Parts: sequence; C-alpha cells; structure tokens
Amino acid sequence: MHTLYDYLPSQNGYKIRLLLSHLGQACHTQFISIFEGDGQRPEYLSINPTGAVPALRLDDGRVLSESNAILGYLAEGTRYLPEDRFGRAKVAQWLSFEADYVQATIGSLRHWVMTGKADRRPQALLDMKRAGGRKALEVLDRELAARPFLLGEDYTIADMSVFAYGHRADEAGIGMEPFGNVLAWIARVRAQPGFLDRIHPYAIDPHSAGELP
Ligand SMILES: N[C@@H](CCC(=O)N[C@@H](CS)C(=O)NCC(=O)O)C(=O)O
Repeated sequence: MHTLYDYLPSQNGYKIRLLLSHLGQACHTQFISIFEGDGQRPEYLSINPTGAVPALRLDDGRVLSESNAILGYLAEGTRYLPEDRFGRAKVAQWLSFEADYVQATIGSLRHWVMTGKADRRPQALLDMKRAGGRKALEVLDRELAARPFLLGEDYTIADMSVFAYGHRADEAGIGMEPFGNVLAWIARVRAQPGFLDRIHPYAIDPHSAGELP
C-alpha cells in the first residue's frame, strides 16, 4: 500500500485525498507538521526535496512529490485521466494553470487570511494576490460557460486539482457570487461519485499561526 505524506489543512493534500476517495483506494498516511519544521528534517527532504506536502511513497519504495504529478500517477489507467495524447496534454495545461494561477494566488492568500498572517503582509502584495485570484476565476468562468468540466464532458484530475483551492476562494476574501459558471461547476464536482466533502481548517493546528520555517 502507498504512503501519503500529508498535512490535513493542506488543499494540495486534499487533491490526493479527493482522487483516492473517488477511486475507493486506501493508503497509509503519515502526517508532517509543516509549521513545526518536520518538512525540513533531512529524512523528509529525502522524500520531497522542497519539504512540502503532499508526497507519496509507492509500495516499492519510490517517492513522488508535487500534488499534480501525484494526481497524474494515481489516475493512470482510470476514468479520471484521458488515454489520448491531446486529452493528456489538455490535463497538463490545466494542471499548470492550477499551479500558476490558482495555487499561487487563491492558495497563498487563503493561507495568510485563515492563519492571521495577512495582517503581517504588505497591502500591495495582498492586492496582487487578490487580483490574481479574481483573474483565475474569470478565466474559469469563461471556460466553464461552454462545457460541464474543464476538458469537456468528462470529470478529470484537472477538475480535482483546480477545485481544491478554486472552491475555497471566499476564504481568501474573494467573493464568488459573480462567477456563476464556476459555482455551477462546483456543484457538479460535488455530485461526483465518491466525492470527499471533508476539509480541515488551519485552526486545528495551533502552530499554523507561525511562519513556515
Ligand atoms: N507545488 C506544490 C506545493 C506544495 C505546498 O506548498 N504545500 C504546502 C502545504 S499546502 C506545504 O507543505 N508547505 C510547507 C513548505 O513549503 O515548507 C504542490 O502542488 O504539491
């Protein structure tokens, strides 16, 4: 059985939990207390060189990190990853979009707002992240006007990845009311068989108020 290195409030970790839930697949979990510095210990850096979660140890001992790469690995051969060359490239397009336009804006801002760190950040930086998050939602809203899921008719890991932070934008202080197509897509994602409804606030970890080491 695989081992998932995880931290419960992480929406990057949630992406993997969501896919495993759709697949009905179990794995061992090892929690990494990222705000206490567990990610920076040599034994964990040998699993993920960045010290971040999630990471996956395969049952043969090989290790893989970066949430979107892990999604691709676990989805191989399932209905959640297309078999054709163009479909796979489209998934890669949206996974890159997620990392650059969603995770880097909504993900960061949400972390700062939910843990009180926003008060310690320059206003210009907060404004930049908020504008970036809105832009990502505008892009999604336009794209999702024409089809039910990011690739078309089929729900894939592209949707799971973008959903993880995309559906929590309100927790970053970005109102979602103007994005009706995104809201309808969120409802469609929630209706998928095996959907995982459980997410965890940073408040469960008292160390999360501190900066990452
Ligand atoms: N691009 C990475 C980002 C991972 C990431 O930033 N994880 C956060 C939790 S959501 C973390 O572990 N941060 C601790 C650190 O960077 O040291 C991915 O998609 O997996």
